[in-house]
Amino acid sequence: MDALVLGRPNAGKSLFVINFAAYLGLKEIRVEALDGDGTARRQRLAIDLARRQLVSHVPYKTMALQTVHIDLMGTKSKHALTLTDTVGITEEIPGELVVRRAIAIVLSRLSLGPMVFHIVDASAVGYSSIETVSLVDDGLARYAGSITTYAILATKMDKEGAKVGLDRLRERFQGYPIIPISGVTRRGFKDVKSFILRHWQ
Ligand SMILES: Nc1nc2c(ncn2[C@@H]2O[C@H](COP(=O)(O)OP(=O)(O)OP(=O)(O)O)[C@@H](O)[C@H]2O)c(=O)[nH]1
Ligand SMILES: [Mg+2]
Repeated sequence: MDALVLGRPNAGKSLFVINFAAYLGLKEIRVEALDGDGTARRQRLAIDLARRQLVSHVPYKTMALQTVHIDLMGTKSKHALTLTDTVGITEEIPGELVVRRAIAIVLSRLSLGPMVFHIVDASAVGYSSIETVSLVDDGLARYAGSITTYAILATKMDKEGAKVGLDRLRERFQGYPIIPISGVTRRGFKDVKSFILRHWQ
């Protein structure tokens, strides 16, 4: 089954994909990348190297559709899961053509995946009383949440302020599944695995 991993730039999408693959037992990941101009690339990366190469605090690190293949062990059998990491989506129209193309590709795929994981940085939600959930996160939840199997992964729960952010997300996105996780400590990964197996198609 295919799961699309979406969210704002810097939300924690790539770290989640890599560390979730590691949590499920992978020592290295096979990454199939499809750039905005249609160029396809394949590489095999050890988990440590993948973290170093694919994760960054600088936004728009991921510019391609990056698919990682994982064998997921259920109680009785093995399931072939693909997690597709994506470019971050913002309210603004980015200046660089390559980013706009990458975003267009992601938006065009929204209705295809049987499963969507919407990654939200809980530590950045409502950090002050003025800020609220971003328009992009609102839009993604409304659209993806209505057409596909969908869960919000409220990540960076290891960071200060994340608990308040999680409460705000739960208030705003009532009725949607919300799983608190941390890409660093792997908190919540067991719940993500259960969610996937429960909704396996
Ligand atoms: N403390 C903490 N930091 C995290 C967590 N997840 C990601 N980060 C950090 O947040 C930054 C962005 O992480 P990425 O996984 O690259 O985020 P992304 O959503 O893939 O970003 P783009 O590819 O730019 O859209 C990096 O510095 C990560 O180390 C988390 O759960 N906890
Ligand atoms: Mg990324």
